[in-house]
Amino acid sequence: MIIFKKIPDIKKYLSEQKAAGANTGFIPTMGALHAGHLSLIERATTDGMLTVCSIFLNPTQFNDKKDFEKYPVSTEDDIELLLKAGCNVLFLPSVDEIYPGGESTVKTYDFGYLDTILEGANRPGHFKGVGQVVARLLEIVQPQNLYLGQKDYQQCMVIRKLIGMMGEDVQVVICPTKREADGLAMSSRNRRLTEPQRAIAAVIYQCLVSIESKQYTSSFEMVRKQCEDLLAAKGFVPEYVALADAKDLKLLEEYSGETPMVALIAAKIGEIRLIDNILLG
Ligand code: PAJ
Repeated sequence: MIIFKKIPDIKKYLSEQKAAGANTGFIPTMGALHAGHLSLIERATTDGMLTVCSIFLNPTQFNDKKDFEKYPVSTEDDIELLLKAGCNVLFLPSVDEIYPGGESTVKTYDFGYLDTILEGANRPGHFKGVGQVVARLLEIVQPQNLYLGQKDYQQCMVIRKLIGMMGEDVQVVICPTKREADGLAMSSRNRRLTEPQRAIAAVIYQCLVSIESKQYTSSFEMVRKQCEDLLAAKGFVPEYVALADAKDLKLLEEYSGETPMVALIAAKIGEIRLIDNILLG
């Protein structure tokens, strides 16, 4: 694995590889890597890509300063994991490398409706920051394929829209959410859970499964209430328990037989905010 910290160096290397016929598969991350991240590398490898992973803890997408300050950093371990996973290239830029003129000088994009609901509504400025950094990284790496996790469903839709607005020709590959044995979606933030918090954190996934399994027998309004009560009983503060059209995230008040749906939950335990979702089959 070759590690690059400077933009001209990685650009030069990738353009040589492209000239030699390589297809680049890009996996952007913020580090504190886990098996969910590695599954994206594995998928890109299976697809025959030259795998390029980035680790960049992007300050502009954190609306909560404390969340940024406490975000786990484990770069040495991350490098070990990437080596074992057979990743070809790691891009490890500094904040100055990504935002040389300061954060406010980087172009931003307007995601319209997508930025007004769920994560957009609860984390003002978050998707603006995601758009800034992903646009910047895409310009640098210029991949054929971009690998994203379904875990961040709304982010996948935002990035798809971004690629459209940028007029880039990048194929987005969305990979399934990797879970712990009890169903908890893997997340870098899980490292911050205390033992008692970790022991009950799978309740989010249990709620999602109940939303799915009750779709033909209950009203969503009732199931949402049951989920909110269960989350609260376990010590979570639910931010949203939502049902939406899977293709455009239009929020649904009731189950719909006509359209593929996605159920999404965000909830906080202590300072830690977790999100998860499930496609209703
Ligand atoms: P990060 O949270 O590090 O996630 C990097 C990628 O890994 C994202 O595409 C995310 O959806 C995926 N991922 C996270 N947990 C996963 C899981 N349990 N199973 C499968 N995939 C998972 O998302 C970001 O970073 C940032 O917003 C980023 C896109 C890098 C921009 O800064």
